[in-house]
Amino acid sequence: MADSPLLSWQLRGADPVAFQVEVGGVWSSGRVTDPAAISARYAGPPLRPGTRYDWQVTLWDRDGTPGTARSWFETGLDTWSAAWIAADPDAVEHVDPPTEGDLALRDHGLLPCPQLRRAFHARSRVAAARLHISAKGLYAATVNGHRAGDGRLTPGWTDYRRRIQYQTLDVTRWIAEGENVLGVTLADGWWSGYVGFDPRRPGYHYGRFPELIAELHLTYADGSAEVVGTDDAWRVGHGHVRYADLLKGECHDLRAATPGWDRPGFDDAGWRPVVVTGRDHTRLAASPDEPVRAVREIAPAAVTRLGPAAHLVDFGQNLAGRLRLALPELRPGTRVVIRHAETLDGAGRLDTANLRTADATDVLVSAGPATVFEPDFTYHGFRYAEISGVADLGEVSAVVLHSDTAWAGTFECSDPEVNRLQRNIEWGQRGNFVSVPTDCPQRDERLGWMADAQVFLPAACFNADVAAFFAKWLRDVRDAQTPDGGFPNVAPRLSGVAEEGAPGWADAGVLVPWQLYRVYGDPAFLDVDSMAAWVDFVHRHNPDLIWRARTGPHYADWLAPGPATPRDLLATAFFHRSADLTARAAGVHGRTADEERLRRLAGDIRTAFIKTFAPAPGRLAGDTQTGYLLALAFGLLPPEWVAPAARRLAELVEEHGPQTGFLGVNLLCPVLSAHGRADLAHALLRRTDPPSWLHQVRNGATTVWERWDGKGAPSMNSFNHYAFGSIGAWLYGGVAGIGQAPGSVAYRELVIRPLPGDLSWARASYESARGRIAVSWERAEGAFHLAVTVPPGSTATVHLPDGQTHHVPSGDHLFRSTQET
Ligand code: RAM
Repeated sequence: MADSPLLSWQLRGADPVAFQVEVGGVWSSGRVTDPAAISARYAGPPLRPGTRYDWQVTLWDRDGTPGTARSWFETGLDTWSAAWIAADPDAVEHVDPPTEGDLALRDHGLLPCPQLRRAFHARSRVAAARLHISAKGLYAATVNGHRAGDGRLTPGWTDYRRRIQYQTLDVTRWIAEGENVLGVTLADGWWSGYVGFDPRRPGYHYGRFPELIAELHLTYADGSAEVVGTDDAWRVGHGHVRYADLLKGECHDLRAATPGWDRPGFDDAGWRPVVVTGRDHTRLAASPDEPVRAVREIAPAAVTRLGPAAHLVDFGQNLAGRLRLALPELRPGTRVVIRHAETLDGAGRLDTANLRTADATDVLVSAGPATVFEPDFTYHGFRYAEISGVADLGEVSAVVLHSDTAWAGTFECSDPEVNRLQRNIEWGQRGNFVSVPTDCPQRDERLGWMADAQVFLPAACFNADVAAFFAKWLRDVRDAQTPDGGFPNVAPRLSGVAEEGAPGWADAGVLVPWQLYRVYGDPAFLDVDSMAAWVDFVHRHNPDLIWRARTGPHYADWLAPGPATPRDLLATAFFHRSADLTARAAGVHGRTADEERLRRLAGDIRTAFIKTFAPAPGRLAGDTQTGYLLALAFGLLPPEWVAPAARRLAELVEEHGPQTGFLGVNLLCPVLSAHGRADLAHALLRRTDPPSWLHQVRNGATTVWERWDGKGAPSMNSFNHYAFGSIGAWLYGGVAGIGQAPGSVAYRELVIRPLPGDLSWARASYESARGRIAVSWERAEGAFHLAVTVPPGSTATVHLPDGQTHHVPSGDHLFRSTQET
């Protein structure tokens, strides 16, 4: 993405014909006639660092009536002066987290979390104070004891060897004239803690102990300025956070607390000086996405006493986050232990087998007085928690954490079980969008698996505004790309973990940008060089155009319950898809030569695909659902073979139910309904026998499972994996019928084609980049009634189930057909 800010707006009211953007007296776009515009990239003189800019957009409608909206943005730092600092790791004693069972992977102690403090003097009234801050590890910062910012697990996860995000926090209101204290607690996080299923290696994943960098920029009321940065004047001590780890959990020993350490007046004479670890600022980058926040709190659905000092809490919802516990006065030294799990065993106790080496155990050691405990640097995936060590539980809640993407969609229909499925999909999105799109939030994995992200993205885009979240992740993906063009399977890249990309996983480096471009309309998502480098990488190693070499760990159609789709067929279908989409991306950027070259390549791959895998018209090698789905969805077949292939797909689905794994599941209902079998797509949606979505719902699922039937070896049986939740895109796009024409981006040319199946009503709304889209339909008195809201600047082609077609402008429209189908 270009670094200059994209200034965007959503539309309400009349269709615009022209816009003008003005940025704080430094730039005006001039009046631009463009009825399609919903954004403008800043193109003025270089912006000053650390500066707030007010900006406004004026839009004119056909009658020349203007409307203006105002907003502002603030720029980050361009040059840093502060040093990286840390507690001297050799002077710190390691602590062992509580462990059970196999200790093989758990033989590294964890470090107590360092508390770093710096007292400083504000010589007069401060008009503005900005804290620019980052960590190798995680940080929680306070100013005079007040928490700075509402981000959690900051600065977020990136490949720290390439890029380290920093945040800019407005802390003006916490600064006093005179003495002030900046306090920062650091934790290992993704930097030096346990990450994924790879045991922490000698060098750990990125570093051995956490480090801090911060600059507090003070602007005094008299206009003068001062910077308080991290340097060797900081002091470090240790307090009650004995360790904190994303997978193992967090331990607070309140007997070791250092009250007042982050406020003026604390005597830090017994604390040590920090060590300066470096001055490299080259990897620091302003974070482009919403931070992880504590988004809501959930009360228990049930609390059961397990013994004199043990309780089982059921939150009624599988989620990602942690507990908040109000504890009564306890005997000093009492250990309160919280363990988490997604499910219970036959005896009604926590079943933690599927967490693998993630202990997911938080510990509080009481100092005596009543207190509120909430860990700060860990999160767990759980529905149930067992709390032991306290006889009388005070208030308990689950704090839900996720990247705070604005919610954008709603979907509801006449089948309550389908509505539960939609809610499960939403919860899967919440629990797995935590700084990066993860596969699952509970076990020792939580990695940015690329196929999972790619298949779920269309559903995610309907549920929430994920533009910034994925713009950030695409940087992770590009950071993970090898110099010769290879994408990995997980981003951020982790040394030693699934490094060489598999078909459908690595291809997310092309599929994700294309999908984001279509939904949000910003060509900057399309980094053609990066996309083309990937296509050329596969091509270079597979000159005969059948992708057999360099397929990484080739996960094939992961977790497909049915017969295996031939691996080369599946791989070659993705090779074609990546070439085809990269050609289109080149076209968007006007790179005609690349477009032509890649289009030719895509055509040649298609020819090779047909020759190799299509032995007879409408038949594919392996004769599997996923094979037909990929070929149909990616346009791999000659036109006259499409109908027979779609028929064969339908036969297989009718005969066996769904047999796809991760790489076909997102295509099942969309492809069936695109080829005249909406009835069958509905039958799949409503099916309750395993494998099916509603089988999960009937069995009490509150998130989507990793496996269709939820039955697998505990080592790989997550109950919060969103890949199969990709059906969510078809709820909005199929059942409610919100779509766009093939060449349209950002829903400029809507295609509304509801597919009622045998539901009696459905409604969906979606805050698109352009404005609000809504569809609501019902069957009543023998007729089909449809209400559609088309956002300003858009038009819609509306297809009624009886075959009527209407072209309508923006605004609210009602349609009725007497025939139901
Ligand atoms: C599993 C992950 C993920 C999948 C890979 C192939 O371990 O959970 O969902 O993409 O393997």
